[in-house]
Amino acid sequence: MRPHNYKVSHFVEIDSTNTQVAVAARAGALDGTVYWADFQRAGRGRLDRVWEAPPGSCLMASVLIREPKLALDRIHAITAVVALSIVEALGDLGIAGASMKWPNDVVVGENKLAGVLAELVDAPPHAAVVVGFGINVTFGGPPGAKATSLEIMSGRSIDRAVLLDAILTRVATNRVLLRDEAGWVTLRHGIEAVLATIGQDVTVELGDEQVVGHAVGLSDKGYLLLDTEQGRIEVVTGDLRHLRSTGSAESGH
Ligand code: BT5
Repeated sequence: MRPHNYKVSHFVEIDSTNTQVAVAARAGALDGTVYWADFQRAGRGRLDRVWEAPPGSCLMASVLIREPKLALDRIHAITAVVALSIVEALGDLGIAGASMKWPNDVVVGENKLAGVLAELVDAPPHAAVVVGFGINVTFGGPPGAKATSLEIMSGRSIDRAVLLDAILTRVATNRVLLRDEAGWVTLRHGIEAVLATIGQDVTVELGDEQVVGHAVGLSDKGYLLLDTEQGRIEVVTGDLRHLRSTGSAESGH
């Protein structure tokens, strides 16, 4: 059962659930406001990329998170909280095999099942985070993308509303872990346990720069630790590709 403090609205069509929850946040919407849509005219990924899916084929939702007391250097982890919650919710529904790809994907093997987009919004009285996710239910992804769907991976047809409830339930529990040190340690270990990136050779695009390294885990702050030729570094953000041991690229973003 979904925790009661969510206020969920469904749209047949919208420009972007992230955009509209941000508008609502600026107008004073409460923590736990959730919009989900059958179709987005202007679905967004990170860095001005597009998130696309035909009507009804993908669970596309955004949640407003108001955590005014959260340390600034922990806000970034809301992305991972939601990605972890998606993996766990799928497990709750009996769907195994999904894992996380740092920083914001849920994958099956090397194929993208879901993406998460968290955005900081100036939403008085405090800053708030709008965190959106798209999970392919029957859509196998746009042409050229290395992607998959729940139908392809599990052979099952999943009800999007049931999946949304399962994710919101997990988010409600996991976000609380961000608030204190003991919870944060538990959360980091939970993320590491489903993070397929760990143990892989990867390249990370940091603006114009490309860093190659071996992913060994998460830092105290929840950033990715890479062993590189220059030593161990902490990667705060960037596009990441998993590499085969042969060195050929296995997946894009
Ligand atoms: C993401 O960005 O993966 C974040 C996606 C967040 C989408 C949700 S839907 C609800 C909410 N409202 C929004 O407007 N957005 C959020 P990024 O890591 O930048 O990946 C984007 C890339 O994923 C694109 O450039 C495509 O290559 C690929 N892509 C687009 N649609 C896809 C799909 N349905 N399945 C798999 N890959 C897709």
